[in-house]
Amino acid sequence: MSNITRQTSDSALTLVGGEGNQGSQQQNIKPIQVKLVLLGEAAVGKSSLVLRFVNNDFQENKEPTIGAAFLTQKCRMEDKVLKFEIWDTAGQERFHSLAPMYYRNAQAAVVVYDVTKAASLDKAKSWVKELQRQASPNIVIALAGNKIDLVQPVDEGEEESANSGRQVPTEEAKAYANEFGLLFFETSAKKGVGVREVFTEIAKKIPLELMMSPRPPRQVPYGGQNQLPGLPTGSEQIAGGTNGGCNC
Ligand SMILES: Nc1nc2c(ncn2[C@@H]2O[C@H](COP(=O)(O)OP(=O)(O)O)[C@@H](O)[C@H]2O)c(=O)[nH]1
Ligand SMILES: [Mg+2]
Repeated sequence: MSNITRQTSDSALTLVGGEGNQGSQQQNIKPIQVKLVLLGEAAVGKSSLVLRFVNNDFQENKEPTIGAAFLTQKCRMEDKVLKFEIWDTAGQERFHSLAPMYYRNAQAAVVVYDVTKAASLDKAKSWVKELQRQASPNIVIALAGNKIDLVQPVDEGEEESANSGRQVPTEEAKAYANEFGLLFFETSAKKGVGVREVFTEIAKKIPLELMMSPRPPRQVPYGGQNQLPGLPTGSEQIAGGTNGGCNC
């Protein structure tokens, strides 16, 4: 999977593969770097969403993220090449104070909750509040209700049954997202549902033209590349540094 260009029929976003694309036109276009941060309660599926997006993979018992993980994914959208620089944060409260370092200067954030856990939407709302107060004013925020594979589908107009497994009704989360100007998705990292759409819609909403002008070199927080607070250098939580997880 890693060497091929993947594309869905309804999506304008194409993941740029690795060796398979060597020498292609895509390799010659300077990518627009998009810093994206994932936030949300622990175990809602942040890392799984990234793994699905970057590697089209899923792990049933994924180990919790410590501190943060960094992955990149190059994508092509129309005549542009984007490079998502993805900071996948740990959801545990003890890492909360590190979060500003990851959302600072981010062009996009994906705030994740678990549709089977009502409390995780409350936590998502508090992240949205923090982002809207403290992150870049133009940050594009997407709200993603993950794990929809765990809930029984309900036909339109039908009442949600108590044993459907769902604790957050779609309409409730959608109404909240509309009110606060967020993109809204329901996803399953496990089944690969809705994941590409999250990144596609974010890419469409970001003012890419404005970002094509040269920018100063990126500052690496806390010492050298790959070194994150709370983590030993080269920890396996960091998926390959600046090229980590990227299929390019
Ligand atoms: N059924 C189901 N399980 C999921 C999904 N996404 C993640 N998980 C599981 O939920 C647990 C926590 O996932 P993880 O990605 O580590 O969550 P994080 O702490 O938010 O990064 C793991 O056991 C995953 O396998 C999903 O879409 N559906
Ligand atoms: Mg994680």
